[in-house]
Amino acid sequence: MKITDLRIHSIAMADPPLRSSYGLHQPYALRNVVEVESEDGIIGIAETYGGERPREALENLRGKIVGADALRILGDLQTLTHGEGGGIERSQVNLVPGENPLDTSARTYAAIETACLDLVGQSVGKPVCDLIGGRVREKVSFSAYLFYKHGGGGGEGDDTREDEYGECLTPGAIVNQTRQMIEKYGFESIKLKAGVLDPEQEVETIRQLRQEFGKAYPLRIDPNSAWKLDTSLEIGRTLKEELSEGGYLEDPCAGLDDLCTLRRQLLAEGIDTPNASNVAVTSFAHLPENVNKDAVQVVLCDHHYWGGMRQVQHLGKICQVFGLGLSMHSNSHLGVSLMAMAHVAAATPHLTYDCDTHYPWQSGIDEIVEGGRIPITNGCVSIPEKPGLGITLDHDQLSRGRERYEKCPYRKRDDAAEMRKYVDPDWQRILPRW
Ligand code: GKR
Ligand code: MG
Repeated sequence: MKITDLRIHSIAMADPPLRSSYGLHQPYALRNVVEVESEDGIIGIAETYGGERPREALENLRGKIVGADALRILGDLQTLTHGEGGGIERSQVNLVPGENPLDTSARTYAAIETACLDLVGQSVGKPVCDLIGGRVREKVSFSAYLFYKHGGGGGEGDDTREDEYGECLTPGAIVNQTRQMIEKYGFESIKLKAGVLDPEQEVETIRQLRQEFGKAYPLRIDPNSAWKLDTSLEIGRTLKEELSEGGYLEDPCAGLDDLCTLRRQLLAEGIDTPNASNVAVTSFAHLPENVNKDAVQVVLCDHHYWGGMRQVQHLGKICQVFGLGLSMHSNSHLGVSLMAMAHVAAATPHLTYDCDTHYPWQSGIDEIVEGGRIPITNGCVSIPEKPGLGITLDHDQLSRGRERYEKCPYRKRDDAAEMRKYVDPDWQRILPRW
């Protein structure tokens, strides 16, 4: 399983104008796709953060990867999983996910690990989830991930995508978006990306969702730290019923201290809605303080920046020991990432919530997996009985993605710039805003 070649493909895919407290999604999202080829011609693949910096970080390891054994290299590069250090100050509150310089090596390792595990899985004829310890579930469940959005389906000029959901900037429009998404994919839980409209409107959106879909659909709300502690408290009280039974408050306010105060105060009032986070707890270094403070009760894992699949499994075990829940974070991605997410989720016993995925927001026109879009049925992705990740790259589609990338005028995600361009020329990301 000697690696003889490493190929990195920088691609762009259409992305609709989705809103969050980071700003507005640009018409194209960027990804890097990694291929590692072995001396016997087997190719392992991975998908990771896009643009130049992630590509450079991968390029910098070329000398170590090419010529190495696909399994031994994962041990040799192990220290990368720690990231660049930085301990507790590694919070991602002020950074677009995937851009914290202190996580560069953990993110780079994750991409190499996924590609190598895919290669090894194919070499021994076993699916990745079985290779990393064995699946505990055959299907991985995901939640409907709702966004306030402007009109448009992503892409530009004669490369625009169909706008399946239309403009969604009111509670009623989000209810319609949810209905469409549930009809199409069968999701059984719902996450609202908030931090966009006034909190009263976002509260009203959650209320209407509960009214429409009932208790059977657990609800989560994620304003990406846009609320003050007092606002978070108020919303925790107001949405006591709606966020109960399988729901959570995801990053309502920033930082372990405020999340800890929020939790204590809500508990004192008899409200047991957990705090979840993908920005206050983003590395193992955050866990001791988090456990001491009981600030975040549900950690959102993501193999792309937690240092890979096996680190996510370790995280799962730690969460189990300390009584924390585990959910999964997502960023805009294609089918290679979706399958990697599904494999790690299948082999992580203590995964206690449906995972997030942006996948419904991407179009088949941009998919780089042979055979097109990965099916999500009854809210679940099934693990295929195929070796490795169970997918291969469609090289024509990959070339189209590369062409789109070449035409794309930017090389990193900048939701704030997009917001200034199309919505408000003076827009700044203010945290907390409300
Ligand atoms: O796609 O705008 C977005 C999301 O806000 C994303 O960037 C976040 O990383 O999905 C993420 C989250 O749960 O915070
Ligand atoms: Mg989040």
